[in-house]
Amino acid sequence: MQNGKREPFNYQPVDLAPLGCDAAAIGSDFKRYLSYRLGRSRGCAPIYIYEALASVVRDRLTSDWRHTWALHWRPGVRRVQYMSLEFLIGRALGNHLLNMGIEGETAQAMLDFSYKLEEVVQDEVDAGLGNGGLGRLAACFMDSCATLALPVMGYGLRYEYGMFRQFIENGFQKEAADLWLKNGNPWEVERIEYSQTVQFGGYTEQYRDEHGQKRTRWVSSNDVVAIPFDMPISGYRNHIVNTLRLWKATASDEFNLEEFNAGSYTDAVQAKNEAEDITMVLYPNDSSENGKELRLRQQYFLVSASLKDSLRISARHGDFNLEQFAHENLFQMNDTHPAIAVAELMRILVDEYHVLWDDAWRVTTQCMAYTNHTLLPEALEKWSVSLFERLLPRLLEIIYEINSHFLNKVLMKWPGDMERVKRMSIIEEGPERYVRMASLAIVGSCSVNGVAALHSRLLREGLFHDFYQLWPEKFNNKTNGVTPRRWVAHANPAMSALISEHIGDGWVADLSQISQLKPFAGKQHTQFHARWRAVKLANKQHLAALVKAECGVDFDPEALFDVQVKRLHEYKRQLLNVLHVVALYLRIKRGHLDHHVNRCVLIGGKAAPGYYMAKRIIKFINNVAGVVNNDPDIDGRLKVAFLPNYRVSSMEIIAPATDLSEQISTAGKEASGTGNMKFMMNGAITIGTYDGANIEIFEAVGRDNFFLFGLHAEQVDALRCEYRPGEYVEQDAELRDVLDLIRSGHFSLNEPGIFEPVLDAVLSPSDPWMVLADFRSYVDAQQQVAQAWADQERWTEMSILNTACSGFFSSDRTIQEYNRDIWKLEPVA
Ligand code: 26Q
Repeated sequence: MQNGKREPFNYQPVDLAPLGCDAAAIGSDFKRYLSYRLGRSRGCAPIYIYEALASVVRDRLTSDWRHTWALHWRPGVRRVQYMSLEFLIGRALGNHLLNMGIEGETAQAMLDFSYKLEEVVQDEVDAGLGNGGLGRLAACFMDSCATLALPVMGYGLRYEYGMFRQFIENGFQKEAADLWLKNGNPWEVERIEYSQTVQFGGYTEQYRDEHGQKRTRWVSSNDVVAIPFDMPISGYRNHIVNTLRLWKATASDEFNLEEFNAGSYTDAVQAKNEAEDITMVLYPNDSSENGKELRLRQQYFLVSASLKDSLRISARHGDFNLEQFAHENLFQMNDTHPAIAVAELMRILVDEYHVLWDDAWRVTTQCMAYTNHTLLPEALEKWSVSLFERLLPRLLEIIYEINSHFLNKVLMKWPGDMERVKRMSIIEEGPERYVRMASLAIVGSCSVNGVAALHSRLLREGLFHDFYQLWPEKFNNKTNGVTPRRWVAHANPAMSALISEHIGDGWVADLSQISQLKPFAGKQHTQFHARWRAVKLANKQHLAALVKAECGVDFDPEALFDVQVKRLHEYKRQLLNVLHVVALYLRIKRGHLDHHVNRCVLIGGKAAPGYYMAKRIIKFINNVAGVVNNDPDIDGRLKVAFLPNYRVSSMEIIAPATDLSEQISTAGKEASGTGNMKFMMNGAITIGTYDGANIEIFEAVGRDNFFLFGLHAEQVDALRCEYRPGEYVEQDAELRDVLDLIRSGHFSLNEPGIFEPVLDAVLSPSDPWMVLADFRSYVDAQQQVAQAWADQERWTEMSILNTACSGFFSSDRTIQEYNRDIWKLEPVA
């Protein structure tokens, strides 16, 4: 009970009659929503048709949703809270219809009003509350948890502005705000009654409690109210609907001009705005944004509101039981972004529930688990101590105390080893002192995992080696996965139908069954092969239409579709891809056409707005595309397009239409990759380095069904100190010609010198991404791709095998491993 307010709870069994799901019931509800609720009629803007239908569908989730909720909150049920600053969920309508199994009925209902369901679902805007892999992983995990009936709740932020919209002007990336809530969000339910208050600023003071105990309290803080908005997460055909709870920041109700001590009305209003700014915008993954105060506010806001929410529920019967709380809760932290949770849980337990420090610490470390998503040292989060002190004074004190206990432990194990203490300390010493969030997360967690086998090994051997030596038992691997519901069943209905016709439809909820497809890869299955190719061709026609509409470029669906879509980053080496394009261009120009196959190269992805080199690479791709596509000598043998505003819903069209999946990061740099898995499931073949989850894909399909190239992680590291890109240029005439052509200004006729920075980067001995080191190996692997493509039967066999071997990469498998090793949840009935 807080502020004497009554806590609203309803644990009665839910007794809501499910609504009818036949076409007639759906149709009549649709009509009612459209006419009465929205006040629109048939010829209205498509967005209202979507909104009315989404409302109809949400109503049909409600009884299952409330029922699932009641199951989760029975006493004794152990739950997981997945805490993430990002949930990149994309569109929901089509996904819910698939999960509920009412696509046919709904399509019929819409047809009765002369609407096409496929078109209506496309009028939903993507919920773009994430940057890329990490955010999309959280969304796939939510899907799998619901499908596996696990009591897992997602906690995140309800950003007003999601990932920016990208558009291209004269080849350059431009950004526009993503006002995704502009037309409302029919899925969310605001639950003001579960609001929480989050403190910022102020200072701490000591006092004696009623028993004379010395305690600390955090006073004179500026409080911000967190209002939860719940989104339903449906499981696949199991009547489970889990919850994604997203917090919105608002100024406190009793927002009081005097209390803010602002002195003037306008200052007070500004303070109010500052409160509401917290959930205004998703931060792009941009190193130039590191250390921003607002980001730390976001992190603490999410963590504090979510932990208080969990504790509220644990203490709902009036008495808080520490051991029961420990038994009933686990918090999985998606990277270090919510790692302040370690300190916040300590603060709440010690300061508010008056738990002894050692007991609080035992419970905290038992309840927290941390997933790491990057090996790049520059991506490790740290916050200046001075910022912490000003914004979260009590949390800094707690972090100091955690650190002091921890460093004692280090010194017990390694007496006198001050170098080690320095490396491991949660506080980085120096002219400016910092709080290292990864250290805090590791020290405060029972589990630390990487996201692919190689990545987890490199964490143990490199970045986190000291911690691994101290606590080997904490470290584990959980290779990522993606949900086959969205990425195959929903995105690729034609291929799904073909698969189900041959092996049944059990694979949708149990992707290990997809291996039953293996026998059909044999070339004797000419019928199956022909149909597999026909499906791919139709999907490619669909993508070609999108590319035509968005880029004005003609893709021939008969050509090889060679695709790289992901965030723009130097380590992902989109540049290597373009260098290959230029090499092909030169070959065609010179009439070297043996082994040539017609190719359409598609590249898409957003660059962080402050990332100069990534933006210049986008410009380079666009300029190369302009030259290649318009050169009459090329004559359709090679096409290049940059697809603007790549997002979840674009991938739903791209993955089913891709022949060749580009996964070409510098080895040791891509923690896992998950796009690679979506492509594989849809029958694309990977050209890739020995990096991240590529390695596991390679092992699953075998060397004959994967185009492997490039240095291995160890070789990359060994080469680093003696890397001389000039030598590759000297030894490789084709590479020389490629670089010369770029330098000549062939791709920048009216923009002299604009690609000099790009050339300088790859020619620098300190190029961290070693683009030129892998050029020859990459181009040769691409030649093998062309040869394989020329034999369409062989290619089809490889394609089927890729799908058939993709069972391991279901996020259901990943979540089962999290559950087996870390979460230990029972599925709810
Ligand atoms: C940091 C500071 C300030 C603002 C933003 C950020 C920030 C935001 C997002 C830092 C990193 C991210 C996202 C990282 C990410 O997506 N990593 C990817 O995670 C995937 C899922 O595990 C892996 O498959 C990819 O390999 C990894 O790059």
